[in-house]
Formats: sequence, structure tokens, C-alpha cells
Amino acid sequence: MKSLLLALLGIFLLGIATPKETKTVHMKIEGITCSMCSAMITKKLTPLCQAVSIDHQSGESQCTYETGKTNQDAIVQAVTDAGYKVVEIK
Ligand SMILES: [Cu+2]
Repeated sequence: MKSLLLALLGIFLLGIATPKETKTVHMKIEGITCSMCSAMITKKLTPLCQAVSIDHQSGESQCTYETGKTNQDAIVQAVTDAGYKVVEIK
């Protein structure tokens, strides 16, 4: 139990010490018809991403995330959960 706490503390301190690495995923999302759709997806992505931008006319979107916090698959899954489909990842 004590070692677990120490391990957690270590991870915590490491998280502070290391600069956060970010990546941006560019996706084309299908099924967006209006600004409400992009607002819905943004709401789903906000807990995962530092920055989200979605063009509701083209479906082109960008999502910047911390590599240690989440990954591309989780982001695609969040879009899917919102009821939309990622058709292209760049
Ligand atoms: Cu809509």
C-alpha cells in the first residue's frame, strides 16, 4: 500500500517535471449538420483535449491533446460516442 502511494507520488512529480508533449490530430467528421453538432462533439472532446476546433460546414476538425493523458483512439472513440463518424485522420 505504501509503495503504491510512493509510486503514485513519483508519477505525479514526474508529471510536473517533464514538459507536456502535445500532438494534434486532424480529423474529418461525418454527420455534422449544424453548429449544435460541433458543440456536442466539442463538449465530448473537451475533457480529453487542450484545444478543439470543428468546422461544422466541412466537418474538418483539429484536436490538440497531451500524449501522456490520452491518445488518438480515445479521441476517435469520443467522437463516435457523440454519434458522429470519423471518416479521415490526417
Ligand atoms: Cu446539428
